[in-house]
Amino acid sequence: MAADLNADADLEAMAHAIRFLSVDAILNAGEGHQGVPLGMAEIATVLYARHLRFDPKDPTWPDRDRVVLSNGHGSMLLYALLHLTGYGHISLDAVKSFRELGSPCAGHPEFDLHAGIETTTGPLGQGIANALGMAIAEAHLASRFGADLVDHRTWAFVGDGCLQEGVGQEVIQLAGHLGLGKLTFFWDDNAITDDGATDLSISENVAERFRVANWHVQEIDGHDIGAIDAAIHAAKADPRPSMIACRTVIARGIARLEGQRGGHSGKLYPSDREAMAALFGWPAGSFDIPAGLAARWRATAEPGAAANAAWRQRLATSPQRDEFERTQARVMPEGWREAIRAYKARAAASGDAQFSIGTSGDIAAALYDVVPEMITGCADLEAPTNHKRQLSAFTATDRVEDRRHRALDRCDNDAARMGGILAASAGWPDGCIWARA
Ligand SMILES: Cc1ncc(C[n+]2csc(CCOP(=O)(O)OP(=O)(O)O)c2C)c(N)n1
Ligand SMILES: [Mg+2]
Repeated sequence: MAADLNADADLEAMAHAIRFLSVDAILNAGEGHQGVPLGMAEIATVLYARHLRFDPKDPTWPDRDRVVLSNGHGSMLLYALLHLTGYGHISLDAVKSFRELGSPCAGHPEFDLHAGIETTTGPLGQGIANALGMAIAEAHLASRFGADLVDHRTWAFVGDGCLQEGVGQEVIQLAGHLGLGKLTFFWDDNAITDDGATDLSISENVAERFRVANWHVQEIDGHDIGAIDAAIHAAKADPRPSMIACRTVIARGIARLEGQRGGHSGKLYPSDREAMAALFGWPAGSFDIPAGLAARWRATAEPGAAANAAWRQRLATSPQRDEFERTQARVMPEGWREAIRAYKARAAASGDAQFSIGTSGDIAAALYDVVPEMITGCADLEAPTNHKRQLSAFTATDRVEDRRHRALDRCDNDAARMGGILAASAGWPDGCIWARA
C-alpha cells in the first residue's frame, strides 16, 4: 500500500474521488460551490497522502496538523477529505445531507473538532487569520512544552477573495514578521472569482506581497502532483512561512464551466457529471467510491495514527504531562481565585475610579503570573490599552517567554487571530482592540 501511495498516477485517481464525491453531493443538494473542490483536488490529495499528520480515529489529538479551508465556500473539498480519510462524523449519509439544516456538512464549514473541522469559515480572509492564530499557538506551546509534545504544522487553503480582503494583508505582514515557519498557504490561483476574472478588481502581483513580507514563495502548476509534492517539501524545509501559489483551473473537469466565472458555483446538471465521468474514465455511480480507491484514501491516515501512538507514549512518561493536560482541558490552575480576590481587595482599598480598560489590564496582570496559558495580543499594548504589563514579547527569534505578541494596528485581524489561538487549545487568548463603531 505504501508503494501505491507513492505513485503519482494513484494520487491522480484519488483526486478524482474528491471531484466525484463533491459533484455528487452538489447535484444531490441542488447547489454548492464546485470550483474549489474540482480545482484544488490534486493539491489536497498530495497534502493528505504524503505530508499531513492527522488521525481520524482521534480527531482532537493535540499534536495533529491543523487544516483551515479559508475559502470556506468550497466546503465540499473539506467534507470529501474528511469522509475519504475516515472521520466518523462525516459519514456518507452526512455527505448526502450536504447543505441541509443540522447537517455536519453545512453550506460553509462550522467549527466541530470531533468532525475534523478546525474552525468556522466562510467570511473570506477570516480563515487565514484563524490559521495565523493557530500557528502562533503552536509556537507558544512548543516553547512551553518542547518539541516532544508540540511539533505540528498549520496548512490553509486560500482563495483570491481571502487575499483581497484587508484582513489578508494583516495576516501576511504579521506571519512574515513573526517568522512562523510552520504555516503554509496553498493559494488557489485560478484568476477567477464569483464576479469574473480577477483582473477586473486587482492588478497587483499577489505573490510579491508575500515575498516582501518575508515569506517563502513558490509558484507552481496546481494540478501537477510532482510539482505540488516538491513545493510542500521545500515549504517544510524553509524557516519562513510559505505561500505556494498554485495555478489552477477552476471547476476542472466540468467542460462547460471550467476556467470560467460559472465554475465558481454555476448550477450543475447530471449531464455535467456524465461528461466528467467520460473525461476521467470514472467507473462508479453516484456517491460510490471504487473499493481500491477508498482503501487508498483510508490508508493515508496510517502514518498519523502511528505518530499519535508514539506521541501518547511520550506524553505518558513526560514530567509535564499534568500541566499539558490541564492546559488542553482548559482547567484553570491553582491560585487564580486568590489572585482575583487580592486584586479586588487592592482596588477597593485604593478607592480610585479606574477607566474600564485600565481595570481590564489590572485584572489581566493579576492573572498573568498564575495562568501561564494566557496569551495577549493587542493593537496597542503600551499605555492606552494597558495590557503589556509583566509579559515579555513573542518575537521571530524569542519564543521562550512568549506570551505577548504585538499586533500594532492590525485590529481587523485581532479577533480572528485570537479565535485561532482558542481553537488550537493553546490556552486563553486575551485580545484588546480599537473597534469601529
Ligand atoms: C468577507 C466576504 N465577502 C464576500 C463573500 C462572498 N463570496 C463568497 S465566494 C466569493 C468569491 C471568492 O473568490 P475566490 O476566493 O477567488 O473563490 P473562487 O471563485 O476561486 O472559488 C465571494 C465574494 C464572502 N464569503 N466573504
Ligand atoms: Mg479564485
